[in-house]
Amino acid sequence: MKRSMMTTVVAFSLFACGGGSNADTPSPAPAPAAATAAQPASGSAASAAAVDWIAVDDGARTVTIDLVAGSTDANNRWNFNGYANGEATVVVPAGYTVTLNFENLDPVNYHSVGVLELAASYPAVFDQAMPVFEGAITTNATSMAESTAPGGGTETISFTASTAGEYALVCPVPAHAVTGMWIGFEVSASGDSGLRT
Ligand SMILES: [Cu+2]
Repeated sequence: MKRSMMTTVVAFSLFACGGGSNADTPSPAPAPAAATAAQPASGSAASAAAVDWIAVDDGARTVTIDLVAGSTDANNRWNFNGYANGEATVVVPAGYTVTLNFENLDPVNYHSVGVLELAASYPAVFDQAMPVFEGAITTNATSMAESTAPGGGTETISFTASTAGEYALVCPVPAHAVTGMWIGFEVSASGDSGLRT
């Protein structure tokens, strides 16, 4: 809701600026602001922002991600830190070692997480969930009874984000990814890090 309102405001601002360009009095200040605000809506040009659940140590070349399933009731709790349907992207620098602390606060359902290929859509049932990077998936990730337990189950995984590219953090428990339990995961060649929304 918040996001779509923002998009509407930005679209209106751009339209207003465009209309104003024919007027005698130019208004240069709003134009750059509108252009900057429009970038997150388009999804690719914006740099990532720091958030308290993604900790980057450039000296040690490590990233620690505290990823929580079901921390809010968004998407019926089938979300990662409140995000689903690819509406946010975790960004880590290429070559860094990633430690992902996963916790499942959904009171009912088992969840899991793996770094998988970014796809236009995900299957309801995964034959197997192959992580893009070795070790980048939680245990029994495709199981609705043996993955990370509801009510506070935890698992930590660690992997090297060795190859720059656009991937996804996906829950491969049956029916979860297809109903939106995935967000983006970018390994940046530029060294950018944080969360893009
Ligand atoms: Cu799930």
